[in-house]
Amino acid sequence: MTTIRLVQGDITRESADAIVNAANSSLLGGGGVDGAIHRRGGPAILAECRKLRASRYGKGLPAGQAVATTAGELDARWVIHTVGPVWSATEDRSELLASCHREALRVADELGARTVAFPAISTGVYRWPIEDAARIAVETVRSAPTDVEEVRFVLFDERAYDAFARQLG
Ligand code: AR6
Repeated sequence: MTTIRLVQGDITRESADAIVNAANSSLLGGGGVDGAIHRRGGPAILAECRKLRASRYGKGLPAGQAVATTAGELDARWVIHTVGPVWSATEDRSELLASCHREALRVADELGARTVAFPAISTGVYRWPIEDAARIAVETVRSAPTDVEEVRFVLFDERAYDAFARQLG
């Protein structure tokens, strides 16, 4: 049984076995939570991302998939990078957003991670409406077959925190 917890704050300040990054397909960094993770985690994370680009993910990490690296200087053992879908008003990409959560948990299981911190994937630069993203994130984690004991959603602002809190009921 996975316990879901909510925290408001900066995910790079969290202590967990694994911290999930809302990356882009290049895996080479960006803004938002991605930028913050690379800044605080230091160059070891980017070095491993480059190796992934030179091997398994020559064309980048597709949306909906997940891959782990070291967490560098973060208070975690791993960063699990996943690429959320960009919000579209004309195409339903919900399954990709659900897949990010499922795949991140599958990778966490492979690693033996028991506590995993997630940001609100796709809700920043990728513009996914927070209420809908919170619903998909919570429903997917609730129904995922995983040995992860604690999923902690770390929400940057009060609006995101409240949206997730409404889903938890
Ligand atoms: N801790 C927790 N949440 C954060 C933090 C933080 N330090 N910083 C931002 N957020 P975003 P996306 C929240 O844009 O929408 C990057 O450039 C933020 O308020 O980080 O999946 C990547 O390289 C929002 O609720 O990710 C990609 O190009 C949530 O994290 C692209 O952005 C996600 O916002 C991915 O876009």
